[in-house]
Amino acid sequence: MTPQHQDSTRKKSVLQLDNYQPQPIEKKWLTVWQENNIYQTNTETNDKPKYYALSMFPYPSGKLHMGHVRNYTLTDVIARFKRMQGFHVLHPMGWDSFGLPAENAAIQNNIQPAAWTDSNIAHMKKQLAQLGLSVDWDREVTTCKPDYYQWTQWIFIALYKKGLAYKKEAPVNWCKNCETVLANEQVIDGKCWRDDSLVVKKNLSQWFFKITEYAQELLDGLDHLHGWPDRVLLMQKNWINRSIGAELSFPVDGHNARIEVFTTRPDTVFGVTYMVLAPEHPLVKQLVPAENQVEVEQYVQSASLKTEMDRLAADKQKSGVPLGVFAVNPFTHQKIPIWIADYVLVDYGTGAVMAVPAHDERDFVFAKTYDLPVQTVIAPDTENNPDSFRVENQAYTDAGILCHSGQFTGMTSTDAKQAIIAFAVAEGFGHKKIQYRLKDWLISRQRYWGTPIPVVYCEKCGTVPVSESGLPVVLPTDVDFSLKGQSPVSSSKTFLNTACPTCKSPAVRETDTMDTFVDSAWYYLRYIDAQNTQAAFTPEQVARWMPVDQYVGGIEHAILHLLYSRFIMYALSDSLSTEKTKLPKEPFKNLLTQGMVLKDGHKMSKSKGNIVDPTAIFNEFGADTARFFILSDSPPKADFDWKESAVEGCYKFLCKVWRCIGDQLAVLDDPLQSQLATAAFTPEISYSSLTGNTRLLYQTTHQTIAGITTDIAAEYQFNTVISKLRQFITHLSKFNGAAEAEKDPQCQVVLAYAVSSAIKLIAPVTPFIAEALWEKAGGKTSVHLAQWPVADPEALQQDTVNIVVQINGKVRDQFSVESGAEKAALASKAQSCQKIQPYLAGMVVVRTIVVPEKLVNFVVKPE
Ligand code: ANZ
Ligand code: ZN
Repeated sequence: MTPQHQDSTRKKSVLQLDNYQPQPIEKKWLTVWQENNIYQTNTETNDKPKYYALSMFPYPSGKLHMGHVRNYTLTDVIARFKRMQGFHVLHPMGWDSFGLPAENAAIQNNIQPAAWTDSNIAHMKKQLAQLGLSVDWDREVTTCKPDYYQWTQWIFIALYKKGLAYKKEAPVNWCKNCETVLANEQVIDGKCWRDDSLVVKKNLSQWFFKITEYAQELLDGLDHLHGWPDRVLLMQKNWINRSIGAELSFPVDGHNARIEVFTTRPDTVFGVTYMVLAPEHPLVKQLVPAENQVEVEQYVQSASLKTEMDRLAADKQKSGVPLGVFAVNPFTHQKIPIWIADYVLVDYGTGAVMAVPAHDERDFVFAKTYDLPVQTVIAPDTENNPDSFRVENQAYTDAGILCHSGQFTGMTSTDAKQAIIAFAVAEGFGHKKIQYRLKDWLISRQRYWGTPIPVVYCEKCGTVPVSESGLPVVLPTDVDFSLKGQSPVSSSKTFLNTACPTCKSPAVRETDTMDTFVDSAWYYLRYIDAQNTQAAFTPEQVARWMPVDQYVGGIEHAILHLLYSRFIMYALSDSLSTEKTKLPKEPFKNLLTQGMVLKDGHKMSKSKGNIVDPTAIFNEFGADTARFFILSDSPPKADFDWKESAVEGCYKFLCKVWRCIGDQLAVLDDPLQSQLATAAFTPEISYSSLTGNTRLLYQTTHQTIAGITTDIAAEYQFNTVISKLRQFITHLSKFNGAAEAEKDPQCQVVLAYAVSSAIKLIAPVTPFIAEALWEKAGGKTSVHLAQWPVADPEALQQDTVNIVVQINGKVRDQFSVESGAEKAALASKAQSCQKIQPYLAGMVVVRTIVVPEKLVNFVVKPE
């Protein structure tokens, strides 16, 4: 169904007089659009090519901010443009609605998180509607509703069955203030991302997703994401961080134990002068002799209070204690001391290192602190006599030539790496190893407001996933939200006890909830089939609609959200694809990360008191002005500075659009008036027969169409779209239709086409005013369902004009040049004309008069 415009009884005089009034216009069209469902997408059947436009969905904090306005306007313009271009567009919206703020509000205001969230959503939904988004609200997803999280739980179980979800005891980042576990990604510079308080380590049994199983695939996949910004690709790559090296095994002297180390520099193995175990390494307890126990335990305790950042920093003081036990270097058979030190992390590599102070900075600092030997084994390849090279004040960390390295002496680092690994393999104490910094994804949260992890613990069967018929595992409401240190869910009297899905014996439920990043790692799939009550989605529909053609959102999600979404899509694609139905692996084909919205050079924030409330702008100037402004002066990637005066400027421009289109409609004859606002109005016009200003208008119309079309399609250069719109409207408003009609009989048709195109061209950016003008122009169906205009290639060719060159007013020569050439260019071209040289000889030019498109006149006198 398309909207029926009220029968317009247009009177020319009325058109000219009535002013642009955004409020009634926007109110009216919101209702009409909604009543007629013009943005609804039927995903089942359609012959048109699909286009999936997606914005990162908001957290329902309660109020729309300018960052949202920018994000959603960008996606909306793309969606509207593609729709008019004939694509079958899917443009959904929803709510990332689990998370901590609702829980804190519950504690503070004694209100259920669900109620708090619902009222926020209701308010924000109204604000979003006001913004004029062409969203299909029938597909709205809300991650905290059982009809959504039931399927999040289903995905958990699917991963569990594939061995991709598991539980292990692990040291976790613990924020004392939030009393919650933080993912590594939520620890920024050793501090909690939420409240900046110091993060410490604590051991807890936790659920993980095995994202590391996909490390290589996720890395390789980046090579094919040509539609992603380079910096995002680089951030993903660095996060996964692949290192190639070796795992070597060092026997412990006098014990039946071996220390496994991961090293990227096997070529330095002859320079190992001590070993280091992470304080949390399991061998520590096993090896420590009684007399060292107290000191070692104290050290382990103190290390647990430090942040990872502090432990790793190269410039920080290094600390450690000797274990009192020795290892044997299998290459040199030397006995070397074993230390524990907190600059070695337990959860990277093997949690142990072979220390080479001569060639590793941290080992060097440590060796100097504790007076441990430094043995040089690599010399720069510029060194004449490698054997005499000595590391003294600083580690030499580059590759080079091996020295003091037994049979490997004289080799290059590159060759030695191979040879040393081969030797270790032959002798049975090592092998080549590829290591990723990426760690498994810790998804357990000891919080209330999240998706319950669908697992029960049975006395007989152990850990059992809830069966599909047992979903959703509904979040209880009889809980004490202020319970800290463990999940508030465990305080529920109704939730905990259940029957084992397998043997029906008494069992207890898992009380941890999932990281909200799990909810947002698959929502784009649910939109495709949002009403499905039988499954999370149908694979056929997903195969048809995925990948998302354009994803738009903040750069702050450049690592985690995107990586997690990619992992989930890879895993689902692997488990659900069949011969017939192949699901893509990459979820997002093109990615646009928009910059921030600033105010007077600062990030908008409560503490700065410089927040501009979108609703205030809607109420004062209308949503069209807000949309137009937010796209206007910087490309989407760049930060955008909000200037009050510039908002007004945009409003004035829309007033001009209103007046201009109204005036020109009044000039048009009746039959044309009633035709121009039809979906595919393209009158027969022969460009070559046009003359004068009418020709120029036709040309400008088509140049604008071509320019805006490429600006949107190729680069999302919305700021240049805006400037082209401004130029075009200015041109159109100066066009004197009545006068021109007498000169060129085709003027009326050309003008009608220009007006029709102008309305369509502004439609994606300012949908309300476009729709209102379209109705005034006689449109019977929505302009947003009309066809995007196509440029006439003939009119895009630059016209050439003939320029006459005069000396003191007398024509002496002429030349032809592209129409529109600048004055200075014309003057210099004229000056170099052959035939006028004799007239310039011995003369001085006292004045140069340039009439663009016509002539250059040099006023000269004798020297
Ligand atoms: C000996 C060596 C000699 C190393 C040398 C470096 C230079 P990337 O590249 O980031 O993967 N390492 C290994 N496990 C560690 C842990 N759990 N905590 C702290 N450091 C650890 O880093 C690999 C290098 O970091 C390894 O190579 C190891 O030191 C150290 F001239 O081994 B190397
Ligand atoms: Zn059981």
